[in-house]
Amino acid sequence: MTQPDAQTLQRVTSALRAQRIETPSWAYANSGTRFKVFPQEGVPRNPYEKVADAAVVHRLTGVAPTVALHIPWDLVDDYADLAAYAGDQGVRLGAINANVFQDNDYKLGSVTNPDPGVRRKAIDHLLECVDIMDRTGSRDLKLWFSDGINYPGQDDIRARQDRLATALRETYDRLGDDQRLLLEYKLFEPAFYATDVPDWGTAYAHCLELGPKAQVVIDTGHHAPGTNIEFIVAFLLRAGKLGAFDFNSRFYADDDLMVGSADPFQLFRIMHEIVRGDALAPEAGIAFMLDQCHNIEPKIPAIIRSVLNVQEATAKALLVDSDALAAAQRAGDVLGANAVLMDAYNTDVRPLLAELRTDLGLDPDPMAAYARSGYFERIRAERADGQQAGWGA
Ligand code: LRH
Ligand code: MN
Repeated sequence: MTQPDAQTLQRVTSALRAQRIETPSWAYANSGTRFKVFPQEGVPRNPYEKVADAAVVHRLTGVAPTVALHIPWDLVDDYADLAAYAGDQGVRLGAINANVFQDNDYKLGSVTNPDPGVRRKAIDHLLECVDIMDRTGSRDLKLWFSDGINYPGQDDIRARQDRLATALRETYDRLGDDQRLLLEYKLFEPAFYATDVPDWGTAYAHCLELGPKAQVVIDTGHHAPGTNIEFIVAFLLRAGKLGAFDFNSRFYADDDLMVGSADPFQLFRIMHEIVRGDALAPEAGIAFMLDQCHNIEPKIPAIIRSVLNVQEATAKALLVDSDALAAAQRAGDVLGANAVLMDAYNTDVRPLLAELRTDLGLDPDPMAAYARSGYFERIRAERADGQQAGWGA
């Protein structure tokens, strides 16, 4: 692999400088599995402390200036005040995640529930989340529905799609001009027979029906094993319907592990389609978000490591010699084309990223910088009392 020339390095570093990764408030709080949620020292006790931790990740990486909220996990009296506090910390409030999956009334579904009263309650929550966006200045309403059924015949699959479409339409029509609705799909869990938004095709069809302000979210942990996620990325990008990612990684199901930890090559292939689709820059409108749960590992370092993993996959994707690749593809040179991609993937981009951080006035090694910062020791002492925040499952 020839060393990238100066022009390539310039192109790659300026794209990496502009990269923006959104971190999730809930990843800083306690989370776990249905078997156990392990508390950790220093965990935030409220959304302000979650925002403060997200700000540390941005200060150390330089590329994580927004934090996604989850309602009601991040319920506060004054969202404008929380947004102002975030600003003081050097970050902004990002996507607003609705939650219609934890209320007892939603046992048989939220917006798809057979009971019109329950559907009304769920839609009202979605509309309340748009009200919150008006106060936080957030662009994106992110919708994931746990809705589904566990046994054949439990409910009418088609009727549930009608109910879903009705709820999405009412919510879509409430959006402001600069606001978007991001629809997330998931193959299964908590429903184990049929999920109402199980795959990208269903999400894509509903977003097409809704209009230009409706886009699809790809959560990298929400597919059947063996799914070619970069194909979905290429397809939705081509259709102009890819709105966001929930990045994480998994060995088996929705494991919500650190992105790039289970399959860094898959993350590279995904970012290759993003770069090939000219969709990396913030202006392209794709929200690159993390959606992870750090059940046993220290949370802030896990998020920093995840941001670095996305940067590394992105740097490798930006190093793909697209002219050589196109030439090999045109020539039907199967191995040659594959080799061009593998050359980029097998490039150690850590020195390039360390140099970029130094140029940005940051420590070249954010993980070491965090360990030396004393921030953990400070929050461990400050947050020793009070109720740690969690996902209330
Ligand atoms: C569902 C999901 C969704 C969030 C939740 C925390 O599995 O991916 O994006 O609301 O995790
Ligand atoms: Mn998700």
